[in-house]
Formats: sequence, structure tokens, C-alpha cells
Amino acid sequence: MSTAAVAAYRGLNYGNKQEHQTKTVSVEDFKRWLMQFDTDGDGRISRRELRAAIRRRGAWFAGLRAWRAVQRADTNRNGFVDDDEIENLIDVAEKDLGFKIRRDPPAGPVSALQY
Ligand SMILES: [Ca+2]
Repeated sequence: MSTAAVAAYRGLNYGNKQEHQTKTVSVEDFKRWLMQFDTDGDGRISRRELRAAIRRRGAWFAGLRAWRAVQRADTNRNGFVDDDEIENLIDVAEKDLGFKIRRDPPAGPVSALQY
């Protein structure tokens, strides 16, 4: 694991509840954290992998939240959150999982983002 990944991991897995609610992470940090749960290494996040991530985060009802998150993020309905669907997952993470994610100004054309 790279130093940056370790930092992202620590930033997203706090034991302290106050920090839990105020800490803001970048989109890159969020992706790095999420991809640690890509346990089969196929580059996308299955519902099972997402459930492990949510559970690690300490949220209740991990299975239900994972199911709902995949329902919302998986726009091509293949049952996985692919790389280009992570943006959707970020919205869900903020609304449903209590993440605070700082969106950096988009590097590319904004139209590349699909909603
Ligand atoms: Ca995977």
C-alpha cells in the first residue's frame, strides 16, 4: 500500500465520532479508500465489496446500504459500480453514508460526468 493510500485509509476510518462528522476528503482519497475493498481486483466494486467497505466505515445496516448504493450508482445495471460510476457513488456516500467529499474543479470537460 502506498503512503498516500495509507493516509487516505486513516483519514476515512476514524474511531472518533466528532472527526467522523467533520472530516472532508477529496474525491481521490475516496476512490483510493474504496478501491482497497476491490478484493477480487477487477477494478469495479460489487455489492459485496461495497458492503465490506460500509461495514469497515462503521455504518449500520451495511447490507441494506450497499444494496441501495449500488441501485443508485449502477447506471448501466450490470450489478457493479464501475470506474465511471464512482461519481454516482460519491453522491450516495454523501447523502447516505455521511461522507464529506470535496470536489476538486474538474480537470476535464464537465460533460464527461453523467447523471
Ligand atoms: Ca471488484
